Amino acid sequence: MKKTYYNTFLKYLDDENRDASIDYALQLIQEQKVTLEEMYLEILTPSLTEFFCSNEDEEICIWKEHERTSIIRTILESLYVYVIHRKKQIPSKGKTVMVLCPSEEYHEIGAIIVSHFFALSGYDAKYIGANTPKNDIVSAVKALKPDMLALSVTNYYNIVVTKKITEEIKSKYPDVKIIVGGQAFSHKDALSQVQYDYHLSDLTTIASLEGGKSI
Ligand code: B12
Repeated sequence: MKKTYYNTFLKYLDDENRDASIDYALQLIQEQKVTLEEMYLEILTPSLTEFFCSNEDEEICIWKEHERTSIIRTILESLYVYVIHRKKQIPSKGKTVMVLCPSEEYHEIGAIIVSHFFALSGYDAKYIGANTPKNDIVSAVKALKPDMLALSVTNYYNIVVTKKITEEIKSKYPDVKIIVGGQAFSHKDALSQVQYDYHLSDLTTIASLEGGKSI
């Protein structure tokens, strides 16, 4: 059944029908046909990761990628209202997590989804943004004093800067737990280069971090 919803959604996206895509996704949530988690993981994520552009003109493909990402971003922002409703029904963990992408990392949809999962698990989740320079990350940790720092990395070449960020955070703020995730970590040499406490590939395990209950 969920596959049917996904296929319908994909058809609207393939047609670059912004209004119908957004309307359909929100309707699925409003009518409780899919949960927020299913929307993030079974509909929105594959609609981007499985994106294939058959057009030979590379410029057109990039333009299509931007258009699609923009639609997904609008849906994510709109879904936050439902995140707020869910947050009211669960106890707060009393912990703050900062979610961001390192400098030069512009792929941010995964990071936004991760911040929603943290919020749904009772964390005070602060999404800082894509392409965040190391010094700004260190200043933000100093100012916001988060319990956790979640780093989203897609491009493997951004592991170099991620290594520097994690080393500096761990040396200055050893109590801040570092969580890493994203497609860059599917590279076999990625994890061994960074300092981290948790590497998660399944977002539904966020709730059970540090002894919590699963969602
Ligand atoms: C959309 C997109 C873009 C957009 C991003 C816009 C934006 N605002 O985010 C734009 C057009 C900017 C872009 C640019 C580029 N892109 Co691009 N892009 C994509 C695309 C199609 C989708 C990415 C996406 O959003 N996926 C959906 C999200 C939800 O998935 P996700 O990030 O994997 O996140 C999930 C998990 O990984 C996990 N997760 C993610 N982060 C974290 C963090 C934590 C803590 C945890 C626990 C979990 C977690 O949670 C999510 C669960 O749903 C991918 C194709 C693909 N296979 O993904 C290519 C892709 C990632 N891009 C690629 C490339 C090469 C580029 C460019 C270099 C292209 C160029 N020549 O300019 C630039 C680089 C820009 C930069 N410096 O970052 C390659 C990367 C190859 C590689 N292995 O390094 C891919 C794989 C395309 C390909 N097949 O070649 N891109």
